[in-house]
Parts: sequence; structure tokens; C-alpha cells
Amino acid sequence: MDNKAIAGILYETADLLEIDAADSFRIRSYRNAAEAIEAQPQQIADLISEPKKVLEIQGIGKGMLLNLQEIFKEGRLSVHADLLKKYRPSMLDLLKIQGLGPKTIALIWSAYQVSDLEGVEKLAREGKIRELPRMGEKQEAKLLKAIEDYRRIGGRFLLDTAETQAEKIIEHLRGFPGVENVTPAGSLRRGRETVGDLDILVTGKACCNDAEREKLIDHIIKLPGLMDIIARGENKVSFRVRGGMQVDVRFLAPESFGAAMQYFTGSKAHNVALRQRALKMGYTLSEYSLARLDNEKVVAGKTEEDIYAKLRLDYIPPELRENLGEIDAAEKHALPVLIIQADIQGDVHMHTVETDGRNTIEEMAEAAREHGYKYMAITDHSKNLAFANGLDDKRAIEHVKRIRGVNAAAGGIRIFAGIEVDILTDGTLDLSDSVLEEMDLVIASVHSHFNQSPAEMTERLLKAVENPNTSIIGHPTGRQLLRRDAYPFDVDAVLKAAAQRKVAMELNSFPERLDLCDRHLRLAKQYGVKIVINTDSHHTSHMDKIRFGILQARRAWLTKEDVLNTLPVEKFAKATKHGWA
Ligand code: DGT
Ligand code: CA
Ligand code: CA
Ligand code: ZN
Repeated sequence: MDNKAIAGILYETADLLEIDAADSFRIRSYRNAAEAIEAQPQQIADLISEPKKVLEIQGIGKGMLLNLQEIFKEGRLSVHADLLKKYRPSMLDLLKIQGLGPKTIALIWSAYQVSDLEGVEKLAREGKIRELPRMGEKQEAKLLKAIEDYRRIGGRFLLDTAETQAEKIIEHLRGFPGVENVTPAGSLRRGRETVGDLDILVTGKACCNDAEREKLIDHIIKLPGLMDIIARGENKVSFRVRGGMQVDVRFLAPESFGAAMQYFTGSKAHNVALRQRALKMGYTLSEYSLARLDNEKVVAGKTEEDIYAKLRLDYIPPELRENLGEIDAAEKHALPVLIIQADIQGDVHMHTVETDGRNTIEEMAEAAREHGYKYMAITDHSKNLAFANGLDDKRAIEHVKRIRGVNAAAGGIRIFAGIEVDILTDGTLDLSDSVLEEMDLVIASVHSHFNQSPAEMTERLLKAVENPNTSIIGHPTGRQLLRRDAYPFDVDAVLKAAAQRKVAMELNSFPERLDLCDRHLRLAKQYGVKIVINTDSHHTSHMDKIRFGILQARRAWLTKEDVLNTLPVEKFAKATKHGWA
């Protein structure tokens, strides 16, 4: 069992304990342990024989160790299994509904013995939810809206979930006789912020011969975590894995690999436009090849590069294939030189144990150095975020001193002393001006009262942009993918103001956020607003997530020049403190 699976059991146990109205301390201990295990670079499976090492992990005490030992010995956790027997697994789905907490779920269960989505929806439509204690018509209507939202976004997955699943499949097929290449295509390859189903392409000798292909499919369906087979055909097998994701695996002959990559990478809109272009030029483009219309002679198919070249286009990176002008630009040799991860010189949004991070300044600095960064910034929370132990003026100043101390001792990396300060409801910032002035870098973020009117939220953000101490607006729209929509506000107005004041917008790389999104990033570029790509790391292991941000930046046609943290250290320092040149 891997760390993610263990964390999954512990998270579920915490949720079920909450429905069970257990002691809050106990609930938290499960959640803390789950978080710690999720963030642990080493597999617990490798450590479990040495209890001492497991106990060294912050957030795991003696009681939790016993639980972990039970998981490895029995393959299950009895607390978890008992709770699932007492309640219903469907309650865990209900918890995903925005605003439906464990207490309400428990209440609905005890009043109506209903525990599933359809059942709760029916109760709400019949006006039975409003009759429960502390509920009313308003809460009932909200619940119906939340169920609708859940249905709308349901069935899609975060980019990192899809990537992990793709890697598992690639790993499973590595070294299988007759398999040469296993490559993700579809929305994952395009780096879309969420993925519907996973498209995997396989080439090699094993794909070209019926008997061998059957053996290959027999092997594929032994994939750990495979739940059920949806379709098994000659050229394709489709199945569902634990967690609900559908996977389409296709088998291809090497001579048509490029054509298939092109076709199955999509997007559909890009493919349609490309096919029309091919027809106009006297070709037909399919998943097998690019061929002449008159004599069916194949002119390209082995590689994508050949296909684009034959269509007299520069190679179009997958992230741009959305039919948003890329074909025109490729024809005119006007595609942008997209930013790459190696352009990033520093990650400037991260938290430490001083607030809700899991590592120290030194540990974060070490990790940043390992990433090859020339600089970084520690930006812990401010006091408005009480549950994160946010800093007040006094602690913020002390923290700055500590950061400067570590910076002075650190070799090879510059550590900026920063803050992620809350933007309060009226647009003022959560710390005194004099304290903010002391900072090398100020990220201003909204973390509360997301339900203000669009006009109020616009005012709030404009005021934060106008504040002379603000360098960057953090995760500017507040969305959480598959969970919470962006708070509505006038994006154009805020971007215009930011361009004028030279306040940068963050691209937060956390797969749950990816905020700004690709569309808004492109808009920001049009307005002349610079972007800073950050991870918002709360643990050293989170710094890797920068790649998801890079993908979105590329989807937005951003180049190195559009992103401030590609600048060398001194230029970056100046740009954040005094505005870019
Ligand atoms: P998703 O799965 O919703 O995140 O998005 P995609 O883009 O991965 O879409 P998907 O899985 O339906 O198909 C993968 C690519 O294959 C798609 O971008 C274009 C191509 N494709 C698949 N099926 C069709 C089809 O029936 N017609 C056309 N024109 N293209 C298709
Ligand atoms: Ca797909
Ligand atoms: Ca598909
Ligand atoms: Zn934040």
C-alpha cells in the first residue's frame, strides 16, 4: 500500500469520525497523520519495520503508529471498517458537496436514514431538509444549488491525479515484451487544468500482431487498482480505475504513431481546423496518416513534426492546440517561444512551520536550492488566518529577522523576507503599513468572505492593488478546482489597475488552484500585467508542483518575458518592490 492509499484511509476515517460526532482532537489526529503521510517523500511501507523512524514523522504518535501497523498487517483499519459498517460509504460522497458538513449529514441520517446524493436531493426538493434543526428554506435552496454544481464538475479529475494515474500505467507496461512507447495524449498532454478521461497510446511490435496484442491486453488488465473493464477491442481497451477515472489505452503501429499522437492529443477543435487545412491542401488527415487525396499516397504519419511540416506549419506545442489562433500563428512563424520550467529562477510563495507550513525556513531553502533556484521568498500567513496561526505585526517582524538571519548564513540562494497578507473585506491589508514596508515582497490574498457581491469584491481587490506595499496578488480568483468557483469580480478592471500600478498577478501552481487560469493569464498579458509563477508550498515536496503552473502559462501563450520570476535576482527584487521596468 502506498502513502496515498494510506492517507486516503486516514482521511476517510477522520471524515467518518466527524459524522460520528467523535472528539475533535481525535478527528484532527487522523487528518494530521494523513497530511503528514501524503507529504512524506519516503514510503511508509519501507519504514514500517522500524517504528522509531515512523514516530519521527511529525504528526504521527504512538496511537497512529498502531493504526499503521494494523493497516500493513491486516490490509485494513478496523476503526475505518467499523465506521463504514455503521454508516454508509455514500456519506463520503456527500461530504464533497459544498456546505454539507458532517454534522448535517449525521442529522439527515438520523432523521431520514438517507445517506446518498439522490436521496438528499429528493429530500430537499420535497422541502424536508428545511424541517431539520438549524436548517431553513435558504439552506435548502443552497444545498440544491451545491448538488447541481457537484454534478456539473463531477467526473473530471485534477491534473496531478491524472498524471499519477498515467505514470502508474506507464510503469506497469515498462519492459513488457514488444512494447516500445507508452505516452499520454488527450487533455493531459495538453495540460488542461482538469482531465475527463485518460488517453494512453502504446506502440511497439506487441501492437501489430493479434496474439501478442491479446497477451498485452491480458497484462494491462492486471493493472493494480483496475476496477472494471468497459470495453475490450482489437485496437483499444477501456477501463475504470479506483477513484472513478476512465482510461482508454490504444495500440498503434509505429508507422502511424505520429498521426495517432496528433489525433488523440486533440483538442477536437484544433483537429477539425487542421483537417480542413489538410483538405484545402489536397490531403486527408486521419489518426493513421496524412495522405494525398488524389492517389492516397501517405506523406506523413511517423511523427507529429512531419505532419505539421507537411501542412506548412511550424510545430505547434500540445498546450496551444485549442484552435485559439495557433494554426494562423504557426503558418506565419509567429508562435511564441513558450516559457519552460528551467526559465524559473525562484519560487516566491511558500509557508513554514511559523504558520501552517510543515518545514522550517532552512528546510525550504535547502529544497529550493535543490531545485536550482537562485532565490526564493518565505511568505507566511497574516493574523486574519487564525486557523493557520497567522502572524500579527510583532511576530511578522520577528519572522523577517529570522528569515534575514537564515539568508545571511545561506550560500548560493537569496531568501527574500516576504508575507502573504490577507486582503480584508474592505480591501485593506491585515498588517500595518510600517510592517509591510519592511518586507522585500508582499503577496496580498483573499482568504475569507468569498461571497461578497461582485462590486464589493472588485473594490476589495482594486484597493489591494492600489496599496503601495502590494507586489503580487496571490491566487487572484480564489477558485478551487472541482470544489469552489472563483469569486465573481470585474477581472478586466483589476487587471487594468494592476498594469498601471505594476502589481503582478500570481499563477498559483497548486493543481487545486491553477489561479490565474489560462484564459485570465492570456488576458493579463494583453493588458501588460506581469505574472509570477509560484507553488505556495506548505512542504518541501510541494515545490515540484511548479510544473503544473508552467503548463498553464504555456497554455496562455506566455513567454519568459511575461513572467517576473524568470529575472535574475537583483532585477526581480527591484521589480517586486518598485514595479517592473
Ligand atoms: P477530456 O478527456 O474531456 O479531458 O478531453 P480530451 O481532449 O482528452 O478528449 P477525449 O478523451 O474525448 O479525446 C481525446 C482526443 O482525441 C480529443 O482531444 C480529440 C480526439 N478525439 C477523440 N474522439 C474523437 C471523435 O470522436 N472525434 C474527433 N474529431 N476527435 C476525437
Ligand atoms: Ca481524454
Ligand atoms: Ca478518451
Ligand atoms: Zn493563500
